Amino acid sequence: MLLHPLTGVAASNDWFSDDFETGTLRASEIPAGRWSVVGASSPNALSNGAVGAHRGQYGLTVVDRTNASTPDSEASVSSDERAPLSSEFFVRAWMRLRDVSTPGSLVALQALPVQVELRLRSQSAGPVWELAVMTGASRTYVSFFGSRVEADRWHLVEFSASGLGTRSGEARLWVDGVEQGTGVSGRDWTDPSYVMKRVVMGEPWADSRTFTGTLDFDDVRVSATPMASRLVLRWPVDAATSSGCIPLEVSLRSSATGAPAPAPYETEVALAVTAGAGGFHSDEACKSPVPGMLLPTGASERRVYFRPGGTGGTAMLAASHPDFLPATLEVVGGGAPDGDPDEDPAGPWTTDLGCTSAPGALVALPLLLGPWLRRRSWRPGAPTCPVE
Ligand SMILES: [Ca+2]
Ligand SMILES: [Ca+2]
Repeated sequence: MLLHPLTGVAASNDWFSDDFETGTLRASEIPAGRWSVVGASSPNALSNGAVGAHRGQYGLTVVDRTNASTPDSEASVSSDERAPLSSEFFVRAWMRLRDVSTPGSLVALQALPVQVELRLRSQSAGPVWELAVMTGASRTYVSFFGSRVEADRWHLVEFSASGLGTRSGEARLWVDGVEQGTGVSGRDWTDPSYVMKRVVMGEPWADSRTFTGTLDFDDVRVSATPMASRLVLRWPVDAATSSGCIPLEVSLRSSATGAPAPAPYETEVALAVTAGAGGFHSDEACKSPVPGMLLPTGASERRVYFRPGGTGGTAMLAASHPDFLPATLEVVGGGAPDGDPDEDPAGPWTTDLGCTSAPGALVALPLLLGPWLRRRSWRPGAPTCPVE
């Protein structure tokens, strides 16, 4: 049996997305970029290039070189106005802060005209994440803080706004899958300006303009529904209790709800055994080894099978993809199925039923996959997935 999706396949419904792989920024360039306004005031600079890539070849890099308190020191890209999202919206991007020579607060990502803003707020102990929103017809700012922004590493930053057009506006922030601060709620968003039409990214605004340093961005997406944030590996609830071939569910889930969320594009998930022994298979008899699995665009879950190896004990399984937070799952067993799994069912192999995804941990890609592949015969025609 081949890999089979557990949910229906639908087209990606992102309202806006850019992985920067066109190598361009402006919609007028060839190939067309995704942004209608690209602006940087010299000596600040903004570019699509390899240095800003988190996934793929290219990402957006913003370099702020001036700490002068002069106006127009910004550098940002802005999307065209689109059909407004008027009930709720979700925004996400991978971001990295580096080469800071002068600390300072800045706005890094804006949803307009509602004006929900992700900021890096300078504090004595270093910058922290901040989400700011407007409230009421007078449009006054309210904000809350998150964790410290660690320099020189990528963070998956996500925020949402719901209750647009109502008096119960709510905004939430997640960093590396972990919800930050208290959020804001009960905001008066009845004014017609509280809708999402445009996204701006880079350094569109800074109060003091003292900040000098570099910001990288990649895989920015905006959607009307919760987006995929993390991979989850778990034992399907309807699966048999023990077998030499253990069914596992690989899914993409959102930070906002924990519910399955659609793959925004065809997603090659790498699977690895990071401790212990065993291998992944595409079929429930564990006859067709695979190094990973493919989630088609719009799919959120697929089943894969794990056959424990070695002399029993514990195996640590990992699922990874550079655009999503990784997942791990511990499988604890008492026996080793060395023969045909059909004839030699293993002992009481179990899983912990949940996932132990390490928030933000950018796990090293499969270290043990190579040795495992050398021990197993490769079956032509089996679903494959290149290890990135
Ligand atoms: Ca990219
Ligand atoms: Ca500056």
